[in-house]
Amino acid sequence: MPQQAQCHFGRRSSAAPRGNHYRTLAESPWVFRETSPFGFGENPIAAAFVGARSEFIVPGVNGASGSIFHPQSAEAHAIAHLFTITLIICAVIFAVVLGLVVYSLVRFRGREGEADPEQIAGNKKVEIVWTIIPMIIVGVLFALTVQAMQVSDPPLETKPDLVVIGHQWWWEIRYPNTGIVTANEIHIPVGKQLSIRLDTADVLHEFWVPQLTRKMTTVPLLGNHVWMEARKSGVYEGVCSEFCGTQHAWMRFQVVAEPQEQYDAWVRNQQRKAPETATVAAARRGWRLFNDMTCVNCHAIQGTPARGTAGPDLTHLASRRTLGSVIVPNTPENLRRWLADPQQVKPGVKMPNFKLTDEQVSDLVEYLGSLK
Ligand code: HEC
Ligand SMILES: [Cu+2]
Repeated sequence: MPQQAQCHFGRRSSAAPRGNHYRTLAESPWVFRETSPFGFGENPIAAAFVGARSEFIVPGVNGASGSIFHPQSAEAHAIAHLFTITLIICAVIFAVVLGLVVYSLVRFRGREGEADPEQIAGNKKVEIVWTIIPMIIVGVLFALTVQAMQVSDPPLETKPDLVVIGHQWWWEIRYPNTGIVTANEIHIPVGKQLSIRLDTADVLHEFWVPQLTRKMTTVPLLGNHVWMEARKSGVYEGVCSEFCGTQHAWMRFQVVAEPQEQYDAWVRNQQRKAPETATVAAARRGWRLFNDMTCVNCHAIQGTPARGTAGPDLTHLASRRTLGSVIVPNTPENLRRWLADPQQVKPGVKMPNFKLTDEQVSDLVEYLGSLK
C-alpha cells in the first residue's frame, strides 16, 4: 500500500493471549489509535469497546486513515476549516464568560458587615449589547456555513460517476460508466472530483468518508449526491454514520485512491467475467455447492447464472481487502470462518449459517479464492 495508509494499530505485546475474548484492555494485543473520526490519538474509551473483538483489528487492513483533522479533499477541507473557526469562536466566548464570572466572584464577593447591594431590574444598554453580539456571531457562522456547503455539495442534477447503495450492513458500489459492481471497497483515481449518488436498499444509512466527503444520508428515491475526491493516494476509512441496526458499527468501507494507471488496471481486472467452469477440481466442486446451496439467490457472480442481489457481488471477491464490510481481512482463514458460521464473525448478519461440513467449506474457499 502507498505511504499514505497510516497504521492505526500497533502491537502491544506478542505475549498476549490469542482467541476471541480479552477480558481486559491490557490483555488485548492491539493498541487502539486514531480510529475515532476525530483522531484524538490513542483512544482508551474506543479501545475498551473494541478490546473484546480486537483479533479483528489488523494493521494494514483497518489501517486506513480517517481523521477529520487531516482532510484530503477540497470538500473535507472546507468542513474542517469551518469546524476550526467555530471551535475558536466558541473558545473565545467560553474564556470571556468564564473570566467575567471569576472576576465577579472575586471582586464582588460578600464581605462581613456589608449591607445588601442595590437591587436593580433590567439594563437596556447591556441587553442591547448582549443581543447584538450573538446575532453578529451567528450571522458570521451562517455565512461561513453557506460557503462550506457550496464547496462540499454538488448541484442537484449531477450525473453520477458512482452509485453507492446502503444495505443492512454493507455497501454496494456500482460504476455506471464501466458496469463494474463491487462491495465495501471504492476505487478512485487520485485528483479527480467524482459525483456519487447515494441510495438505500432498506433503511436510512449515512455515507461518510471523514477525510474526503461530507456526511450524507441515503434516502429512498431522493437521489442525494456528494462530491468525492482524494488529493493523495492512500486508503481512506469510510463509515455508516446513522444508526441502522445491529451491525451499524461494522458497516464500514474503504476508499482506495490510486494513480490513474493503477486505477485503470483495477478497472480492467474488475470488468473480466468469472470463468464459468473452474479448472481445479476442488473449485469445481465449490462452484457446484455455490449453485446448490442457494448462495446464488443472494449473490451474483458475473459470467455465471448467479444473479442474486441481497448480498455482495462476489465476481472479484478474492481481489478485495476485507470481508464483511471491513470486519476481517480477506484471508483464506477468515473466509473459512465466515462460511463455517457468518454469525460468529458478524453477529446478526443477514446471511444464514448453512452448517457446512469442513470439506464443503474447503471446496467453497477454493472456488471463491479463484475469483480474483
Ligand atoms: C439470504 C441471503 C444469503 C445467502 C443465501 C447467502 N449469503 Fe453470503 N452474504 C449475504 C449478505 C447479506 C452478506 C453481507 C454481510 C455483511 O457484510 O453484512 C453476505 C456475505 C458473504 C460473503 C462476504 C462477501 C464480502 O464481500 O464481504 C461471502 C464470501 C459469502 N456471503 C458467501 C456465501 C456463500 C458461499 C453462500 C452459500 C453457501 C452464501 N453466501 C449464501 C447474504 C446471503
Ligand atoms: Cu448503515
